[in-house]
Formats: sequence, structure tokens, C-alpha cells
Amino acid sequence: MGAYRLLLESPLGRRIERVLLVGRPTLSRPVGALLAREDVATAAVRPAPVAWYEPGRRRERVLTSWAEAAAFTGRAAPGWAEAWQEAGAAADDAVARLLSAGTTARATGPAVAAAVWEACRRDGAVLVAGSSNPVRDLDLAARPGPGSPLVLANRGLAGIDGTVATATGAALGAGRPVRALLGDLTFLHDVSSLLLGPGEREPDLQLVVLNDGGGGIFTTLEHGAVGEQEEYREVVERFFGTPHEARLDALCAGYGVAHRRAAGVAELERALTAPVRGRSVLEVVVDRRGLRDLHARIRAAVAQAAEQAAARTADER
Ligand SMILES: Cc1ncc(C[n+]2csc(CCOP(=O)(O)OP(=O)(O)O)c2C)c(N)n1
Repeated sequence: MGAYRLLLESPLGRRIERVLLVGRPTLSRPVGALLAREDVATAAVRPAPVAWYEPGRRRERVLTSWAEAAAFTGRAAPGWAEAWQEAGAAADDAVARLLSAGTTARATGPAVAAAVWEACRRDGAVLVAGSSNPVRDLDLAARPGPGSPLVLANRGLAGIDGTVATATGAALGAGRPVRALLGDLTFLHDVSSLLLGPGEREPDLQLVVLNDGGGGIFTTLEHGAVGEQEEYREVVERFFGTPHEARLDALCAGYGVAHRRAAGVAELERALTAPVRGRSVLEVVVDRRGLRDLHARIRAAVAQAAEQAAARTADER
């Protein structure tokens, strides 16, 4: 977790020579791009057979033991690990600084993710990460360390479906409070999972819904670039932004679930200090129009931090 995926695009990232793949890569495009690089030798370690592996589908050489994996990776040049760690710490700090500037004003997805992460770390709630931006925001802004929460996420076909049910099941199954971070469309898609039959046990579940009135992720992808052109703006918004004005408070009232709205990160942080008891929805209203620009600023801040860290490392030598 952290800014690693942005560092892969920095000069330091371009010095990577070998990649050992453990498990299955799904989420992040920079990781996919790294694995596809012609100048990078790749191998996948798979000591035991796994059901999802289809021979011939990936280009990495398959290694069946950790000894082979160690032989493949070899030893990095002296100072490499330190340079990477230093760049990572500098980039994480740069992201945190950028996100906390304007904390009291409008919330952003990554800032909300960081607040939700810290709340789970504090009170030990299991964290369910919704697909689309929330899981990526957590990947970027959460600071792992001692006491990091248990994180669950649905991957499958990377669908946004079933997330409320997943979080409900996790809370009932784990017997521990669960906090889920999910987008508004993800919430709306599965809102009927809020229905609780008479006599059913109520889980301790807080759904933090990042409401940007539609699908924000597409703004950050290629669709967003097309949508910046005047002639395509409306159609991209209609088909990919899929805007809506659904009232989450009214939906929650219909299902008998408590609802509260937080206007900014400071208010969200205050609301997150309350223990998770029974079911509730904490809605944070954000604006997805600035998302493309926000991610460009995050990328620029990480690139600058990586450059400065590299200069410091060079001076120390
Ligand atoms: C079942 C299903 N339908 C459609 C999609 C395509 N899809 C991916 S992300 C997304 C938008 C999700 O919007 P939201 O939950 O509000 O999160 P945001 O993008 O705003 O972070 C959609 C529709 C999907 N992944 N799964």
C-alpha cells in the first residue's frame, strides 16, 4: 500500500530489472504495465497448484519452489532497497500533505479512505473495500503498520455488485464490527441487502458511502480524457458518469437504517469516533468533477518527492 504504484512510473521504477510475481495481479494498471515491460525479466512463484491458474495465459516463467524464486531474484545492487524505501516514504508523505491541505473544505476519495483506515485501525473494525475508486483510494492513502485492520474485498469479476451483502455477511460471520467504504453506485446497486427480515440478527455494520453522484472512476480513465472534449462531454457523462440524484437518507429510512451525512473530512473524522453498533450509513458527499485533476496533482507530487529523494540518496553516497 502507499504510493508504490505511482513510483513504478518514476526513474527509480524504470531501473527495475526483475519482478517476482506472488499470487495474481488484478487491481493496478502500473503493475500490469511493469509485468509487460520488455526490459524486465519476470517469473511467477507457485509452490502449490492454484485453481485459478490457466497455463499459457501469462508470460511469466513459472517457478515451483521458493529456492528457485530466490535464485531468480538474486541480489540487488547495494543501496537499491534503501533508495526504494526512501522514495516510498517521501512519496507517501507528499500524498498525505496534499490530501490534508484543505481538510476542512471538501472531502476527496483518498482523504476519506485515509480517515476510514485510521478509524478501523483505532477501533479494530474489519474493513470491507468497495470496488472502483474506494479500493484504489485505500491502496494509495492507507498507511499500513502495527494494528492495520483486516481488509476484505470482492474481486471476482471486479464487480461492484453484492458489496452491502458481503459486508453484512462479514459482520455476522466475524462477530466483529465491520466498516465498509463504498461508492454511491455500489451502494445503490445492492441497497436491497439492507432489508432485514423479522427476527434476523442485526450486524454491527457501518457503510461509509462516498457519494459523488455517479461513477467517478471513469473520470480518471480514458473515458475522462474523451469527456474533456466539448463535443463528447454530455454523452460521456450520461453513459459513464451515469449521474443520479437518489436520496440516500430516504432509502436508509425506508430500510430502517440510521443515516448521517458528513460534510468534510473533519466532520467525517468526528463521526468515525463513534463505535460501530447496529447498522448505519455515513454519507460523505464529494465532487467527482475535480477527480482527474486531483489524480494528476497526486502523480506530480509523487514524481517530485521521488526526484528529491533520489537527489538526497545520491548526495549521501
Ligand atoms: C455489477 C457491475 N456492473 C457494472 C460495473 C462497471 N463499473 C465499474 S466501476 C463502476 C462505477 C462505480 O461507481 P461508484 O460505486 O459510485 O464508485 P466510484 O466510481 O464513484 O468510485 C461501474 C458501473 C461493475 N464493475 N460491476
